[in-house]
Amino acid sequence: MKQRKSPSASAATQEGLVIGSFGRHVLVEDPQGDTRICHPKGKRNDAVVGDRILWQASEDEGRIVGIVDRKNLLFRQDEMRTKSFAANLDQVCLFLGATPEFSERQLGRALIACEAADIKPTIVLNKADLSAEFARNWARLDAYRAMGYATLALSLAADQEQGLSEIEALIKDKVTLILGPSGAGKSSLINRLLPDVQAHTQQISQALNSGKHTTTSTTWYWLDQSKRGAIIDSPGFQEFGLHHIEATQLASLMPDLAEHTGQCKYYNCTHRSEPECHVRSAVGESSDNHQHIYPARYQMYLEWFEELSQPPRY
Ligand SMILES: Nc1nc2c(ncn2[C@@H]2O[C@H](COP(=O)(O)OP(=O)(O)OP(=O)(O)O)[C@@H](O)[C@H]2O)c(=O)[nH]1
Ligand SMILES: [Mg+2]
Ligand SMILES: [Zn+2]
Repeated sequence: MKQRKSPSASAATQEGLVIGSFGRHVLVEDPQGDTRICHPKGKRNDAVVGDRILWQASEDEGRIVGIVDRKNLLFRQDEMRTKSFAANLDQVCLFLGATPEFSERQLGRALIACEAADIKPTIVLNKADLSAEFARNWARLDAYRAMGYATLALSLAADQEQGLSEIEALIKDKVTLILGPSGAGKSSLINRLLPDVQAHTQQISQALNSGKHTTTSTTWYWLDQSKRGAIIDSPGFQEFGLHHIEATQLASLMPDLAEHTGQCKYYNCTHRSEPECHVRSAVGESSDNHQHIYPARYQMYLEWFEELSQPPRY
């Protein structure tokens, strides 16, 4: 019998890193640094930026045949769908701007998602050059500093730059996701740190978005040739669903509440109406008590507890 050639070597399974995500397909970088578009085998694409995947070449594109086990995965769960941000992160920069006014609910929810995924967040407040708006919003972060989160002041305004060396030290040799609402300056930071990628970013957003520069897809950028560190740009979020979290888990994911949960009378206290609840007794404005819980934060806890206790509507 005539020997048939086995399927060509190009069908061999190779490893690659997902550096871009566009709906159903992803952009993958192979160990040689070449990139190609890869598609999922089935209808759904589960691979996200930061994933190491196994793929097989099919013509000049590729088919995803597996995802290597992840160290972590940051995602939000809205009522109808899961939205993954990125995988295998070392840290998250929660990026806010002095304008537009940031929502504390959004910030609080994003922090909970980071805690649930066990990823360290740093809160960055950008646009320090807008001094009045900045001062007011910097003060809004007092509560978050008190509960142990690091905050960093930044300005990317050409004539008033501030905080860039701190950011550079923070992200050096790490994989960092830049996450935050639209207009905070996430892409501006990337363009400032990596001037070479600027044209690329604008090209993509112009093609997809008729000239607007709002980011529509998540993209991985190596910080330098050594390829030890990377910074990931992501589209601004509006909703931040926490449906993947149990109501009874919430307090442990909010550091200001978690501080007190161990001292409640009942081990399964939900901190809403039980007697001798240490969380409720810590709620107050008093500034001499460093361990107090801001009333607004406790109010958010009650709202979120209620929301996550509802049976799913789908
Ligand atoms: N005054 C001031 N404006 C800034 C600063 N950084 C960014 N901006 C401006 O803020 C606007 C939004 O910046 P982007 O970088 O597109 O914001 P983004 O967070 O990437 O927004 P999305 O892609 O929509 O999520 C732009 O007009 C920037 O020029 C800053 O430090 N100071
Ligand atoms: Mg952007
Ligand atoms: Zn309690």
